[in-house]
Amino acid sequence: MQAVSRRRFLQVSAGAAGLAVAGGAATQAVPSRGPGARGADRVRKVPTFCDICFWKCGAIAYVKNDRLWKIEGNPEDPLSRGRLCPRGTGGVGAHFDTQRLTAPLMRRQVRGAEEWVAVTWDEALTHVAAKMRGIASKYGPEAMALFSHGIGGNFLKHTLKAYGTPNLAAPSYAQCRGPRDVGFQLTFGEEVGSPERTDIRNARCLTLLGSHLGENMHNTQAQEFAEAVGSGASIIVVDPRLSVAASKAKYYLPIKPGTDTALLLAWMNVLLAEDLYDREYVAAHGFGFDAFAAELAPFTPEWAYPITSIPPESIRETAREMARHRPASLVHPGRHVTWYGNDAQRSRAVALLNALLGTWGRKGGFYQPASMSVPEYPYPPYPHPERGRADNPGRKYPFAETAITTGLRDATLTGLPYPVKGWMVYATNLLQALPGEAETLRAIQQLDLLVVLDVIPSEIAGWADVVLPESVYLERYDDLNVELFREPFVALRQPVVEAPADQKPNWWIARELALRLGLQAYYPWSHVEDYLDTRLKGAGFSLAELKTKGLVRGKQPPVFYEEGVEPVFPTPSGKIEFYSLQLKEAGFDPVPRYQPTPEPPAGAFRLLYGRAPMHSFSRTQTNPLLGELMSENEVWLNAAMARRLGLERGAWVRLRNQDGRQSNRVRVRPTERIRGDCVYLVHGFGHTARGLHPRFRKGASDAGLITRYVRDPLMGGTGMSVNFVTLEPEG
Ligand SMILES: Nc1nc2c(c(=O)[nH]1)N[C@H]1C(S)=C(S)[C@@H](COP(=O)(O)OP(=O)(O)OC[C@H]3O[C@@H](n4cnc5c(=O)[nH]c(N)nc54)[C@H](O)[C@@H]3O)O[C@H]1N2
Ligand SMILES: Nc1nc2c(c(=O)[nH]1)N[C@H]1C(S)=C(S)[C@@H](COP(=O)(O)OP(=O)(O)OC[C@H]3O[C@@H](n4cnc5c(=O)[nH]c(N)nc54)[C@H](O)[C@@H]3O)O[C@H]1N2
Ligand code: SF4
Ligand SMILES: [Mo]
Repeated sequence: MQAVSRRRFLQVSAGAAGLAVAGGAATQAVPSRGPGARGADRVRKVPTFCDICFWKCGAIAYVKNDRLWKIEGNPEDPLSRGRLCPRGTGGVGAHFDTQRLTAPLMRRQVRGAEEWVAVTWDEALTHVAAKMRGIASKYGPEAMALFSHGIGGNFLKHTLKAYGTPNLAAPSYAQCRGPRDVGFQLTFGEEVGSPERTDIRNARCLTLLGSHLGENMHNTQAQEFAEAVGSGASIIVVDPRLSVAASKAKYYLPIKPGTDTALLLAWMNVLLAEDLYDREYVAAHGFGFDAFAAELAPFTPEWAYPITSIPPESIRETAREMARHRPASLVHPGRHVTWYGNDAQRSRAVALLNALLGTWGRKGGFYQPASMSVPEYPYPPYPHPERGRADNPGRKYPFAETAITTGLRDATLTGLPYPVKGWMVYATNLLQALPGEAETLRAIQQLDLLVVLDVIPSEIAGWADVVLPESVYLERYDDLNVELFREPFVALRQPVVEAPADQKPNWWIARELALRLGLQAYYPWSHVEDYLDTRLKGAGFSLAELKTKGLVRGKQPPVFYEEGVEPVFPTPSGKIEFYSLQLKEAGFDPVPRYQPTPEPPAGAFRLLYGRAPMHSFSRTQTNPLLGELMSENEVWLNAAMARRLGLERGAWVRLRNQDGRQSNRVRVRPTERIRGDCVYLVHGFGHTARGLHPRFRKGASDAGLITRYVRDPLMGGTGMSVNFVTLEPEG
């Protein structure tokens, strides 16, 4: 942690004024059935959509005798198909979480110590608005940045665009799926999107690189994966760790971490050498195929073997298996792909392998998604910022079309290309989500204003000047879900129960802030219900209808070429770009090449990380239901290595990384299910925010150990699997 700091963590013990825990309030506002209650239970069903992660599954919440009871999937919803994942089911815990923030907090100097004081919403928002006006007049409105994650950020984005800043970023780009979307965009002219346009349920062969479906619980995908397995599809899993998905696989390839591009090139080499690719599809839609094929000639399975540790015969056999089932042979594009820094090119190799198999636009491959046409609210045009975004000066990362979180952090640190002096942070725990925690903390020291909107006292909230407590998703409206999917739909999130204390929804906060900034013109509506009804009426529906049904589905359009979808590739050539002139002109490899990543020194392990089915990132550990299911993480260590180190199951260790950074203590899980050159942690544990006392320091934080990262030269994503750790026995 930073030695000198003007922003220390939430001091819960000192001046407890600001941190009255919500438990008591919760019982008042949401009374349980009193001892005197008689007669039949009163049960109310409210359709809404989930927010424990960003998949937005349609759900039905049940309220029994005015108390939130349970949540189930909405059978009408195409995403959940009536079933939620374990996290979604545990979502009721978000409402009952005893560690919730209950009132706006402001940092005050009291006798030299820094303390939090609970204030009214009016005080908090008036203060934020005054600070924002100050920043705008001194540095220009571009000096405010918004970091947000999820649909709840929409109204704040609106307010900040109206205020005049272009600097709006989310970790779901440069720390998650950005490289994939750039790799696919460069190849097919379109992104994979979220929800991914993968037709997993119809795949006859499914290849997963990482993509640990079953631990990664994105509901639709996990369900379709189970269906594909159930119907006998061939599953090929490439992972240094025998994941849950790998345990269902016909072929499991325990690859050396960081070498997937070599495997992808070798697979493509086999498809070309053995003439197994989809010639017709390539001839009809491909651009630059001959140059591409020539580039691939040297990359034989024998070439890839010493790099990947996958024997040539396994590479050939799996390539043939993929080809046998094409075009219903999906090579999953992945989602969290910010691994080694050359990730957009690896994702492009995934895209090209799919192109050879003819899966784009085909059943069992990638469908062409659709969405309901719901007009935006007719707002006045936003002011045009004088300066462009600060995150990517000189377009150093030429293919980044979306703002780079870590680029905004750089601008804050350096004042270049211009100073960034205010951060508004909505539903993203930047200290767990961005690599290089020390850089984030240093950047925070440069700020005139840090406002955090959260539901619990998260790590990032601990550094804020103003903390604004939001109501949880079960207590509020949000914007409409009109995401692109296999079939079009529009879904509503609506309040199921009241917030237990003085928490407010994001739309209210965004609007009240705008009013205090003199931006009334951008809020012609006074309640979000007016906003929602206006948008829905524009599409021929109404809020009343959505409140009852939760969602409306549109007619199923054709989604595959074989159903009549016109193949369109919005690339410069109008075709699938096997050879990319765009990349060549920008000085990059027009056909992906393998670039080695440094290996762990002797005695050290590469730190890998991923998901557990019952947790979302660092956001569910205080949820009483989900926290019970898994209260801390373990470090996965190869069993032979554990023996060598004399570590038994359950032994406590601390991980120390190459820069001397040490983790909290964490238990060892010796297992045959991981290679000897890496260890594995579930992300999201090892909280250091004192406000989260029962979860404080439980387990180890992968984020804390990610002090090193490699930027993707195409788009600025941060490859984070480049840290090495040693294990130090504790006690
Ligand atoms: N339960 C749950 N589900 C979630 C989330 C959650 O928080 N909780 N978050 C959602 C989000 S936003 C995302 S982005 C996704 C993330 O989930 P994925 O996109 O599936 O993430 P990955 O990083 O691909 O998956 C981690 C796996 O990759 C393996 N791996 C590590 N390094 C390598 C390598 O070099 N090569 C190969 N082939 N494999 C490697 C690890 O061993 C691990 O099994 O999950 C989503 N689903
Ligand atoms: N080390 C490491 N870094 C990672 C990853 C990793 O696995 N390891 N994963 C990467 C990926 S794939 C992604 S997508 C990002 C995700 O990164 P984030 O989106 O930042 O995810 P969390 O860290 O869970 O932060 C969510 C924050 O939102 C708060 N929150 C929850 N519900 C609400 C709400 O209703 N309203 C408000 N206002 N706040 C709420 C939570 O309390 C928490 O503080 O992280 C990336 N960074
Ligand atoms: S995948 Fe699970 S947590 Fe995410 S929205 Fe769906 S039910 Fe909720
Ligand atoms: Mo993600």
